[in-house]
Amino acid sequence: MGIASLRERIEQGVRRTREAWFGRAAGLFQGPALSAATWEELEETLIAADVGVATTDALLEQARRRLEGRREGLGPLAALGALKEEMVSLLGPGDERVKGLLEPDRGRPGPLAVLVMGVNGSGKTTSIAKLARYYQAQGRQVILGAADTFRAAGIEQLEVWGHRLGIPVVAHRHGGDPAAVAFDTFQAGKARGADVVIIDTAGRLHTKTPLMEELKKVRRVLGRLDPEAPHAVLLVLDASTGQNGLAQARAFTEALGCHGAIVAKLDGTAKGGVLFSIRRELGLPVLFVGTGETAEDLAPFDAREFVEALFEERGQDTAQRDGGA
Ligand SMILES: Nc1nc2c(ncn2[C@@H]2O[C@H](COP(=O)(O)OP(=O)(O)O)[C@@H](O)[C@H]2O)c(=O)[nH]1
Ligand SMILES: [Mg+2]
Repeated sequence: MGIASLRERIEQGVRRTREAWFGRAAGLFQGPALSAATWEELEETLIAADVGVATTDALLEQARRRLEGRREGLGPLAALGALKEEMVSLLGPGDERVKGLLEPDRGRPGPLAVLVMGVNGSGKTTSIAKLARYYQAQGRQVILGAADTFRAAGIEQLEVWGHRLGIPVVAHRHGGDPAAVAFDTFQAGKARGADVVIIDTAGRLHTKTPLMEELKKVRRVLGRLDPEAPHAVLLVLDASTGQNGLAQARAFTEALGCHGAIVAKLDGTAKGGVLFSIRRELGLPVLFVGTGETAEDLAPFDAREFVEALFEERGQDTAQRDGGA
């Protein structure tokens, strides 16, 4: 994927959030000086964009501290620059290691096993199709596992995607054991020399069957086939649930320990500020963002592209990257 199309996709993903909030925040930096009232307005705007109260305070506090040591003082442009730098450094670091977990060439035999979790409707199955497409575009052989056996429609939906993309799907009956599906998927991947297996899971909460126990069993079973599997555990979050989605997400991170997040439906919401909380409060690096409903609508996450696109609409022609603005 070229840089222009990555930029376009992120652009498409953040449009609503920018139009509703961050574009307005950028406007606050256009006056001659930044008053206390302006900082307050900025704070309110970030909170309204679902950045979260604690995360907003931390970002503004650190941006101010960053400015204190500078001779050019508190001019609005320096302040905007400082805020952007804080945002990039909040979102950016630590994700290289996690991105490495998604790399199929590990110098070991057997497929890379990616386990995908998240509440119902968050966008798991769609994101799995996109991820499969992403690997397929790199010439990788992928197999999908339909371990969301709780809903018959869940299995069918993955099969439809598999059919569309020409990617095999391992599935059992509706109501079958998800761990058995994961087992068979990994075995099929091994037998057919696949590079990656991606396993879909159930996301019902508040039912009698304990979901977290079921997911732990899926993990254990994969671990028996390869002590390092699942190599990557990804949590799918629906961006449009904003701050409200964080509590549910925490149930997964606490019970299962996830490596990173895919933030789906960024295109459909003005709550894109939630990415900062996902990083700071859930401790999850964002690896991909979903920017639409087709298999192509997935952008590998880039902190700087994201932050720049939040504040300002940029055409794809501004091809040179802003070197540490
Ligand atoms: N606009 C938009 N819709 C999405 C995105 N990801 C998923 N969806 C839609 O969200 C709905 C739920 O997705 P699904 O993958 O079935 O969620 P699951 O229950 O977690 O497997 C579907 O209608 C998808 O088309 C996205 O990035 N953008
Ligand atoms: Mg699903």
